[in-house]
Amino acid sequence: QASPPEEKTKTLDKAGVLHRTKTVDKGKRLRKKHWSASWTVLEGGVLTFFKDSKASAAGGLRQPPKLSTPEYTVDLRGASLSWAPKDKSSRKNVLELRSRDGSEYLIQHDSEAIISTWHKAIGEGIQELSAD
Ligand code: I3S
Repeated sequence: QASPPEEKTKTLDKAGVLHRTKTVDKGKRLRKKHWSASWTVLEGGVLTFFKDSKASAAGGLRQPPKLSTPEYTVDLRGASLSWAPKDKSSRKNVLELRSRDGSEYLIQHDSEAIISTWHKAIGEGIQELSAD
């Protein structure tokens, strides 16, 4: 049973604190990685990374996301997600997200269980959009 479009786009799929860094901006490889722990929201086929803040890193699920400003917004339509190859980072549990506009992000969490739920949720978000 299909849900109405407005309902579909407003469903909060997942939220939490992740480590992330942007590595490519619209095809241009960035010279330095800047990892930050930040509030991340997956909603309506869009992944939003909020600005880094000590509060967002420490606050976990209790951090009200409206208090921080979005830093990167990634449209999952046409995006692809995979486990990052070892040469992209020495960290464990790293996902690589490539957006349709040619930007790339690394997403990481020390907990394999937590990163796996994000892998699944983002992967499903991409799948749902490709089915439209
Ligand atoms: O790909 P790189 O250059 O090894 O990435 C590391 C750097 O971004 C590093 O910053 P400094 O150059 O300021 O030290 C970060 O601290 C590291 O975390 C980066 O490597 P990992 O393997 O953690 O992604």
